[in-house]
Amino acid sequence: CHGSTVKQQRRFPDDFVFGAATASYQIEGAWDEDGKGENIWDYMTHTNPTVIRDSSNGDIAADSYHNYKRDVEMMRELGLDAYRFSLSWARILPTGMANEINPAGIAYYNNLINEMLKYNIEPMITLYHWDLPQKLQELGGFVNPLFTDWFEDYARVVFENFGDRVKMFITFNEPYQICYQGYGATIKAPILNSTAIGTYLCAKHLVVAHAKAFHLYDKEFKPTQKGVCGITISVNWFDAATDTEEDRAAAEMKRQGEWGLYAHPIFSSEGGFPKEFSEKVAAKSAQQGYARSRMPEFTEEENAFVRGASDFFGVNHYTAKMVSATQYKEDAPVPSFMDDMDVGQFALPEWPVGASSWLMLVPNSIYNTLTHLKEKYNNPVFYITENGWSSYPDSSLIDDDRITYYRSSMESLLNCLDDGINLKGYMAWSLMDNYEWMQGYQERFGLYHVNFEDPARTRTPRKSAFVYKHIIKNRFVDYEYEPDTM
Ligand code: GBH
Repeated sequence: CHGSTVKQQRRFPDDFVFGAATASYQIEGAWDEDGKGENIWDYMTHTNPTVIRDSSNGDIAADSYHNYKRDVEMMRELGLDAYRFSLSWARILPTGMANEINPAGIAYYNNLINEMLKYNIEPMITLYHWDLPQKLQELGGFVNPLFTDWFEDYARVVFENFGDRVKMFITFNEPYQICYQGYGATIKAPILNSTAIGTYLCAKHLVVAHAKAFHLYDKEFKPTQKGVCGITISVNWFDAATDTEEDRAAAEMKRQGEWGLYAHPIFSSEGGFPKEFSEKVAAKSAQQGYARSRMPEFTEEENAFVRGASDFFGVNHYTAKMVSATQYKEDAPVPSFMDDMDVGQFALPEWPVGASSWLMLVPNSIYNTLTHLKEKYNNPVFYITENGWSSYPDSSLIDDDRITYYRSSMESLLNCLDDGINLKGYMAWSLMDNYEWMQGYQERFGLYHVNFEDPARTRTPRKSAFVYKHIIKNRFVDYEYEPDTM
C-alpha cells in the first residue's frame, strides 16, 4: 500500500519555487574588509559583547564573503529553484548615504548573483535584514523621519546595480523584530528600549520607506526590469485560548500589535494602522498625560501612498501561541508596547520545542496563518520567505526532529495550495548554520552544518538536506525516503 496513500499523491506544481534563505550579518563575516562600513550589529557586539549569549559576534560568521562559490555549490546540491539572501547596506554604502558607493561591495554581490545564474538559481534579494549602517543609527536610524529618504536612495543603488539580473526584491525583513525588538526593547540591535514611543515611530517610518522603495521600483525600474518588489513580515499564528469574546479580542489585539501594525497600512483596503489598536494606544496616551497619541498617524496622502504598495506578501512563519485576555500576563511597565497590547500568551504542552525556547512545532500553522491573511487582505500573492527548526550546536547530523518539522510544513503548504491560496514559493531557513543574533552560535538552523571552529568554515549536509532535496526533485513528500549517503 506504500505509494497509494492520499498524502503521497499530493504534489507541488512544477512552478512552485523551493528555496533556502540567509541574511548578510548572519553569514558573511568580513566585517571590515574591502571598505565595508560598520553596522549596528558590529557596533553592539564590539562595544557590548555580553548582550550576546556566548559573547560572540558576526566578524567571521560562516565567512560567506570568501565562500560564496561553496554556498552556490550547496544550492546546486539541494536542487534549489531560488536563494534568498540579504545585502549588507554598509558593505555597499559604508556611511549609509548614497554619495559614496563601495565598488568591492557591488562586486561581491555581482559575483554571487552571477554564480547563481550560471546554474539557473533565482536570486531573491532582501535589502534590509537588520544590519543598519552605524552612521545612520547615530542620526536616529528608523526613528528619524528622514530614514525614508535614506532607504529610498539605497534602494535606487540596489535596483540600478542588480535589477538587470535580479527579479525579486524584498524591502524589509520582519518589521516587528526591527521596531519592537530593536527600538522598543533590548532583544535586537540597537537595543534602544524606547518601548512606548520608538516602536511606533519606527513602524510608521518603516512602512513609508518600504512604500518609497516600492514606488521607485514600480515607476522607474519595473517597466524595463520586469521584476517584483514586496515586503516580508513575521506572522506567527495566534489563536484565542478559549472561545470567549474577551480571549478572541485579545488574540486579535496580539495580531494587530505583532504584525498588523505593518501589514494593515500596506495590504488592507482602508490602510493606516489597525483601528482597534491605534484607538487603544490613543486612549491610553491621553490617560497617561501625553499631548497626543504615542502612535503617529498617517496623513490621507501617506495612507494612499502606502496602501497597495507591494507586489506580494512575504511571510516568515515559524510557530504559534495561544492568547489570553487574563492568563499568563507579564508585568509590563506603563507606558509600554506590551502594556498597550495587554494580553497573555502561552504554548500548549503537546507542541514539540526546538533548541530555541520560542520555537514550537504546531501542526498546520502555516495553513491557519495564510487562510487568515488571505481573508483579511483579499488574497494577495504569498511567499513563505522563512520557515525552519533549530537544534543544539552539538546535535547529530541525523536531524530527524528538523525533518519532522519540514514534513509537517510541507503538508501545511499543500493544504494551502488545495484551498486556492495564492502561494508561489517556500524558502527554508536556513541554507546553513549561522550567527543566530542574541543567541550567538548556540542555536543552529542549517540544512548544512557549519564548523565554526574550523578556519575554512567547512559545510556538511545534515540528513534534512537530503530529505529537502528529495522533496524539491520529486515534488511530493515521501515518508519512506531514507538517504543512502548518510
Ligand atoms: C527569523 O526571525 C529571522 O528573520 C532570522 O534572521 C533568524 O535567524 C530566524 O528567525 C531564527 O530565529 O523569544 O524574546 O528571545 C523569526 C522571528 C525573532 C523569533 C526573534 C524569535 C526571539 C525573541 N524571531 N525571536 S525572544
